[in-house]
Amino acid sequence: MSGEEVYPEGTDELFLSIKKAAKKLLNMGNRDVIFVFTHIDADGLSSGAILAYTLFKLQKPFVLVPINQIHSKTIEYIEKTYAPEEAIFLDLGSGYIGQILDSLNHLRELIILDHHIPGALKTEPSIKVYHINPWLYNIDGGKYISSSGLAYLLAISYKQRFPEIIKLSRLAITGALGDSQDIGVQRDLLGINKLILNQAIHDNIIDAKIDLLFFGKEQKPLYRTLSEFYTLILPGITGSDDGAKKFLLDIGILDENRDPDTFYFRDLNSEEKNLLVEKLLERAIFNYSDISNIDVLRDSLVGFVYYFKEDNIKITNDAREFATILNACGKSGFPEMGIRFALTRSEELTRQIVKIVNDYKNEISRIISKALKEISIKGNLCVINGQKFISEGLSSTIASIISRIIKREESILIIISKANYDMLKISARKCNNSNINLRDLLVKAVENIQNASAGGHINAAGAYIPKESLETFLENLTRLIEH
Ligand SMILES: [Mn+2]
Repeated sequence: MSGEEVYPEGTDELFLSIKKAAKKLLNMGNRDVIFVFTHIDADGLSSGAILAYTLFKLQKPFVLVPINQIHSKTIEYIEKTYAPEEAIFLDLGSGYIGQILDSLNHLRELIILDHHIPGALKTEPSIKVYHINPWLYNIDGGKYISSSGLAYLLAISYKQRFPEIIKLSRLAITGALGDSQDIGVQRDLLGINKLILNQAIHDNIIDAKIDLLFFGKEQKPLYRTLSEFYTLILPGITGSDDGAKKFLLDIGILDENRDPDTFYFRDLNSEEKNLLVEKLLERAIFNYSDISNIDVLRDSLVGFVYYFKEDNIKITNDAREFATILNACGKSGFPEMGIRFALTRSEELTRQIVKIVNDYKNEISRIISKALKEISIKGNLCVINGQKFISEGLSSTIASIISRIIKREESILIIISKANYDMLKISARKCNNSNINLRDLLVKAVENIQNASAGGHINAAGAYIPKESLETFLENLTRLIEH
């Protein structure tokens, strides 16, 4: 399957499985409340918001439970705490379907909407499972569709009854961007994501255009957009308002007589935008000359930007930035606020969200600077041992950001952080487009380690291992990569 086209092979079958689940959902929630378990990253919270909206419209009783990370302990906790009879899993569950069926003894109805690589079922399930996952139809769930996309496709099954439900497409796009599925030329979306995007553009809900990828550029003066841009560390600019002002003066974009606080990105003409990009690249390459190249760096500055077209948006109408807001809420321990923010607007909520996001961004940029100094390179393995300074909840975000700025052929980035139960969390990312399957790699690397588990996507995967097995794990990885 090529999948780069808008309608990959297998799409019809996937859509049919969604239709069946949509029909099932109409019969759920009559005897008991529906428990919706969702992941706390941007894709998970967008999926949760889409389902919450849909269930509310269908007048179904439901409880939404954000889940930090799924493994056998979490599933036991779910049974002990909720003993759900009717459950929907969003953005998690496919890899643990066997354990879910084994441990949730009260379950009568189960829908899983997930795009992680499914685990194998050892025995025939005793109930009918509505398992919606692109991989079941040979569609690459890491690239072409997110869980939010699946949730959106489920939701629009009811668009005849609720025409305004199509507006949820903005959350489908948010989820795909949150999961870094903007991997086409100039950060385009691909496959079914592109299908949803085209529909959203047609419905006048989203606008896509090539632009600078700065966050907050509509809301903040240009110098602050630069000083607070943490995707690339720009010497003399990142973290320094004065440095950013001086830079803009030096390259002749900012006039001495102009008040920097009234000078915004939108005040630049296209020539000035180009000049700004080239000068920023000159700055950035200092920091990244041995781990990156200019084209990779340029791709982190320029590409498709996706804008929500609603006019009452608070904070931002940039979908990629909206994803980082949801992610910040989830990873800072406020997933419910993220879901509320995805669906509603209020002055008070907006004020709280702005604070969460600012704290989160400061924390991330502090950790990134530290992590970049701690990279140890052994062959094709780039390892950052962050046990002392990266928390479990942030490790995948940090791994994604750093993998985008490291450019080493064939290399794999491994981030180690401390988790509960004396475990370590491992986040793995590719630093290039090699064919290696990271999920399979990690599954193999934990095979001979007791109480370890691994899962995820081809390009982004994770594992939990006991603390004392780190050395074995790294040896296994090295062996698997070199052969
Ligand atoms: Mn996801």
